[in-house]
Amino acid sequence: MATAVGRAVKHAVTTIMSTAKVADLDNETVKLDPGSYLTTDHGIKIADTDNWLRVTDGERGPSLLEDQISREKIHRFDHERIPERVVHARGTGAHGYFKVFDDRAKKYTCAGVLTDPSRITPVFTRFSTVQGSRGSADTVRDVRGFATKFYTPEGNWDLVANDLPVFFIQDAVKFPDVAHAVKPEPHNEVPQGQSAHNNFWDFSGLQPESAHMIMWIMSDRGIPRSFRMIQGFGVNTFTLMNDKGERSFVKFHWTPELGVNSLMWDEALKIGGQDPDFHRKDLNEAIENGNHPKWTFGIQIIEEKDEDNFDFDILDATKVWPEELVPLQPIGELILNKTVDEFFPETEQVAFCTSHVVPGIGFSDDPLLQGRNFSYFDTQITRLGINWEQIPINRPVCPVLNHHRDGQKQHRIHKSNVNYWPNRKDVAHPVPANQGGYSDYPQKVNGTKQRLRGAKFNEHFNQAELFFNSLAPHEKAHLINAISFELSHCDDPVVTKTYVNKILANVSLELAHAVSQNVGGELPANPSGVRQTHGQKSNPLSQVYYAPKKPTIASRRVAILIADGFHGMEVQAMRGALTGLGAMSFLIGPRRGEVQSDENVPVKTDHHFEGQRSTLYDAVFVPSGAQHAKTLSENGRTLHWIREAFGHCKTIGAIGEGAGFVANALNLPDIKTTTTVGSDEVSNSYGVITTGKYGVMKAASEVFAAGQEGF
Ligand code: HDD
Repeated sequence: MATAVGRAVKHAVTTIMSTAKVADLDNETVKLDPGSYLTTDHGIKIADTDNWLRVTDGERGPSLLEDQISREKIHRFDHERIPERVVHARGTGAHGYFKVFDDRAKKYTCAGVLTDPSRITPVFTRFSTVQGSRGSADTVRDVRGFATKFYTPEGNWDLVANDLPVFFIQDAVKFPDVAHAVKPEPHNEVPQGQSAHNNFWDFSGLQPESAHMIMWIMSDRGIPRSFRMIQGFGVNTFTLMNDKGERSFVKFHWTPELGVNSLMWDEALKIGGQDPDFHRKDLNEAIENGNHPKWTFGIQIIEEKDEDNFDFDILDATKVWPEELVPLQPIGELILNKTVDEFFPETEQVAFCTSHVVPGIGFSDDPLLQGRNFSYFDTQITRLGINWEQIPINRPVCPVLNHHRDGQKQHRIHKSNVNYWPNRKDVAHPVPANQGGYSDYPQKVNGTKQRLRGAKFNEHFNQAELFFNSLAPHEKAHLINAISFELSHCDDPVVTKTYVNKILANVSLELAHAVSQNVGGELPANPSGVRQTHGQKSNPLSQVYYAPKKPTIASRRVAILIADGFHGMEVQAMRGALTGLGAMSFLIGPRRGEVQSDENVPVKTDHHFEGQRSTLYDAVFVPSGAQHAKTLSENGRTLHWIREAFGHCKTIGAIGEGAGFVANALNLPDIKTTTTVGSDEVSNSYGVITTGKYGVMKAASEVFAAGQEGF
């Protein structure tokens, strides 16, 4: 009988027939069906879970320590928490599957998961933030973790990625420092879920290698709209080996089908308070509504003979491999199609290791990866104990045979009286590489023991400048405002001075000047003395990291504002059009309950104006109806709804008197409302539909469809 996890893994596999062998995760099933009875953990049926056993005269008296049933209940509660992840504590996971399009990657790797198109590989993916604790808000400005466990017949492969393509540091030994610097400060445990504080910017100003990463995280990429709309990057340089033993360097990429979409900073701040679980709910809502998020999996390959052909070191995790130099090759796709059955056993206990690769995938001397390969397994022992890979969510779907024994919570019973190799019984013997055993690439190494990095590791600003120059004007403005927001929270003046002087001035004098206007931090005395910007022009081809915005309305959330007297047929038609486009619509009214249409047909609203705000929706639609529009115009909350949605660049659809209400709320004189039936004028310069009655339901949904650029 499989546990929920087993069912999830099997669900992902049986989603489409698969040749991948999925062993049964034989484990007790916890069936809490209605009417099921209650027991203790040692199986005794419980008669009363509401009263502690005590000696009483019928009124009162002392509770008895002997009450093993009540004691167990308290014991279990007292010991429910395990250490949260030291970073990436806040996360949300889902099950799914991975498949390759064909065997095109065969020339680089012998890994079946990357070359066998007949396979459907079950996966578990966990998205996360980095800085905040397990209970912190989703929409903070932060990196998003994007970790995927592939349950392959050759063992588990963990691709522990982020949504940004580079990292703060080059050498893993600096990780405790950067983590300490960004986490809440030691003297007051402040701030939660934010990098806007002295320590982070002090460290970053003194650690120039972080410049490129800071550009990314302070751009709109730092505040994603949804986990479903982020890219994923392995960041580090791994290696692939083909069946001829030839090795190449590789970077891994996830590109979202929905394109990359961000929140506005004002939105992110508000949603953090209005709905701290916004991304978590968004992922679960989409999957449960059949909008299964999909990513294309791509690889960038550098052959060994070309590894020195670049002005940066290809093992430097603070650098990208621009696509115009190293093309991105799509080879497969990931679909997430099942939410977890229970959060703790699956999402909280899932554990990843960058060192967990399958034959055909290997490591490079990337100093960050080398240290990661030590850290992950080490940290799992603290969180979950040495036998953490026996927890169902972490268990491989292939046989595990070795001489590891004992340790806390050992589940495996080895029916063998030998627990060593070599042994006289030839049990659990090593497997030669040509029979599937993991083969280590015979890399030649020479040199002397010393603590240093190569010369190319010392350049820190070219790609940061390239990134800044590649931004659209509004994206540059957002970046300047973001850094200004952060530094304005640093109350030690040396922090701002150093960061503007030493870092921003070396990335871009335009950027340094703009930030110093906002928060001080004087520019270098002689700007000409600053590193001559290498004129890193904005390079469209290095946009591989700006996933093409493939706008779509599918899975988007559309609010429909209504009050008594709204035009019922319009709302019905609009909801049908939106559903047909894969979007979700929600009725928001003056009360959560019945609202009467113009034909006195009552509809039940999903929320009331106070309960949910425009920030939780991608677009707003306001139908016609004189009385309904009057009510909305007289309500400060609904007037603010429209202004806030407009300020967040959202598509606003409106018809008839509804358009009048919108025009009045936005005080935009040039919105004309025509009333002639059939004649419609769609001025979607603001994404607002001003139009006559009836004849434009189609136009309305078309504008929504077209208005998707507005998202
Ligand atoms: Fe890390 C967790 C991603 C650098 C050490 N890391 C963690 C998670 C993600 C990443 C997505 C959460 C996994 C989960 O959902 O359970 N980390 C990255 C990326 C990095 C990176 C993309 C840069 C390329 N990490 C990094 C370094 C070190 C670590 C340099 C240490 C030397 N990371 C850890 C860790 C964590 C972790 C402390 C904490 C929780 C865990 O491992 O399971 O071992």
